[in-house]
Amino acid sequence: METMISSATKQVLIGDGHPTVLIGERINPAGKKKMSEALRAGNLEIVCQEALAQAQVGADIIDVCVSTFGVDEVTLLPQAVQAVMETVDVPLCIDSAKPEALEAALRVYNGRPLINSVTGEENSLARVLPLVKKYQAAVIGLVQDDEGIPKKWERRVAIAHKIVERAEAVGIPKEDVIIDCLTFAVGADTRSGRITIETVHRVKVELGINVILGTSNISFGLPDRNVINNAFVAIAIAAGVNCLIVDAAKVRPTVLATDLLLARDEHARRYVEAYRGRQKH
Ligand code: THG
Repeated sequence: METMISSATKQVLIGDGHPTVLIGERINPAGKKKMSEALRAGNLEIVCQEALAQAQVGADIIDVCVSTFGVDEVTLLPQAVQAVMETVDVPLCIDSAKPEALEAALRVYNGRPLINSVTGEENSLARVLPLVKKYQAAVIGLVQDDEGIPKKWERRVAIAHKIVERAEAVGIPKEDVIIDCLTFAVGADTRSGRITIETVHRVKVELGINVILGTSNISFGLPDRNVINNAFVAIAIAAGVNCLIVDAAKVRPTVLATDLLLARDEHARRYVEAYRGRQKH
């Protein structure tokens, strides 16, 4: 089970036989006042700086999200995707809840992108899956539906099945669907980490497809967030997560160590290479 994502010049393979793939999350105006203001002004300089910084610290793919109050995503998302493509050579993850914005960005993208995202909601399935098919992309499927985000892992797994069935019905193979099991703050519900991890485990057993998590939410509202995020990343990888949406600079050392410990780093090559890189500075 292998998902291939590409830029014009680089290919990234996602799957159990490969090291954990890091998607840099920093091009996202959520909680970032300066980036939001720049985006409202149509200024993409910060976006390009963040793209370069993330590629330099080892992000394998870069997520591009420009969704914030006062921004027309249909106009700005393709511009941001174009600007990031001119700045870095890694593949991109095109992130919007608006199908029109996704399509505008897909039209300019050079390569095979990851689309973030489709959900189990009827409206989302009906509008996003045809775009995935038309542009031969891969897609992240969020385990939420018209009734919201289930608390129980059984319901989340059922939504994962539904997304895969509906994708296959329009001719998208299941290796091109990556299921996001969704992460919520343990500060609000101490069982939420367990529910997410159980969902990962069940999706891997029942569907055998690739799984992704954005892990930063796990620590929301608690002190020393980085410790919690890194611990959760290690647990998630051990449970079978193939791909993470994260701040690559903050979690890459833990990801490399975890991949090494789980035999996903032949001859410790990646770990040692990253260590050498750090020593130089
Ligand atoms: N799954 C999928 N997509 C996702 C998520 C996911 N996209 C959005 C999010 N989760 C991942 N991206 C972010 C982006 C920013 C932050 C967290 C996750 C974040 N921002 C700081 C804040 O809000 O405090 C801003 C501070 C800063 O660094 O400047 O934490 O789960 N498929």
